[in-house]
Amino acid sequence: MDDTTRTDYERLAERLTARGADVSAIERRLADHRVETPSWGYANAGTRFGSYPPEGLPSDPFEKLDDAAEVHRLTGSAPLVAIHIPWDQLDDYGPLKEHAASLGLEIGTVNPNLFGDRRYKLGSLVNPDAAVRRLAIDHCLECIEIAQAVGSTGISLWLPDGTNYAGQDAFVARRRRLHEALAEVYAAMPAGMELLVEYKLYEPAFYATDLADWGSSLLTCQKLGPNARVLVDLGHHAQGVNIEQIVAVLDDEDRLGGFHFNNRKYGDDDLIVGSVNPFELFLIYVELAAAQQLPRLTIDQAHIVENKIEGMILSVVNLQEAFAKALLVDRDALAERQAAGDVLGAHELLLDAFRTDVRPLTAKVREDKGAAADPVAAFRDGDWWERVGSKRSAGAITGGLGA
Ligand code: PSV
Ligand code: MN
Ligand code: MN
Repeated sequence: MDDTTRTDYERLAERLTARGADVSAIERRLADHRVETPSWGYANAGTRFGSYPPEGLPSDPFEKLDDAAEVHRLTGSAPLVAIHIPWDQLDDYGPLKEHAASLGLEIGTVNPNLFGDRRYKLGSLVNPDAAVRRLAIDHCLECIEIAQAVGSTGISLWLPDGTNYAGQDAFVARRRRLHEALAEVYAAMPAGMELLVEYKLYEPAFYATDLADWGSSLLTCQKLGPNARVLVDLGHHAQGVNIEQIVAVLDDEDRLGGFHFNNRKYGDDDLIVGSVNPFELFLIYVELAAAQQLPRLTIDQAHIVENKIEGMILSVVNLQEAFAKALLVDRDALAERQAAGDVLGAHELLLDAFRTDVRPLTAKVREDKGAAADPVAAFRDGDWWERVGSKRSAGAITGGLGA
């Protein structure tokens, strides 16, 4: 940390202490913040308009972990990596688990892929054809086995099923097929494993999506059992939806499984989290910070033009800062103002935390963990390209949305 940052840190710590905040407790909570980065975020990704693969991309799941390790080394806060099957398919997962451990990483969630196979044209777990449903169920069962092999305790399921035209299929029949299929998947999970159920308003289908919103996912989870929880992807809502309220309600029901963090301006844009709407991200963390335990915090982004490792580092830094700001909220004062009906006073307390420059605080916490005070700058000044990137075969690409 340079001298200016150190002085800024001391001033901030002094101000917070004078206000009655426990700065060491805040730092401890920040130090415990663990983010999961996506293996697919390191590989080639594109839009339907094309992809622009840079040199030095990873060409297999082991190399994707190497990149994730660089993000963790510099941020000190990204020890988990989500994998996507079959993009990260292997014959034997033992070596992947060992490779992760050798890098100080763990495999986070295992994500089945129910959208890559041509046979899923009319859906996967909800397909009218029982043989296709079987295929999709078997893929999820295979992912449970993979999760056990890599030491993962979470299956993260996004259901891409839906219809494009009114009359194409019957809503209730589809719902029953879904519950029947997921009941089999849920029953196959060993104790201690969790099923995360993601929802998405639209896409790839445009008339009706089978799990379109948090309510549909919650009802599904309630039918399945206590180890099924909802996963909130920030890009999967209509414009203007109050996501922090969804977070609060799901947490109150003990059904908040986790996040797919990204940012959106229009649709499922998958941009760097905190880049478009940092106030929304802060408000989400205000709810999370009040919860007993943080859920799984996974990034789900596709960096198309920016350097993928830098994009991931900045995303983790943005999450750390949002959490730090949320931890600064004076909860007692907030409750008092809320009870007194002081609408603007309560709002101002949130604004005060949001407007605080917490960068010296997060830099200090990172440095205490042996990570970088300024992780993006450290990556740029570092030797990753010489050590890793330049040794990879140019343009070698597997996995990712554009593959
Ligand atoms: C779908 O838009 C999604 O958000 C799901 O989580 C997928 O698994 C992920 O993107 C990667 O395609
Ligand atoms: Mn997602
Ligand atoms: Mn998405």
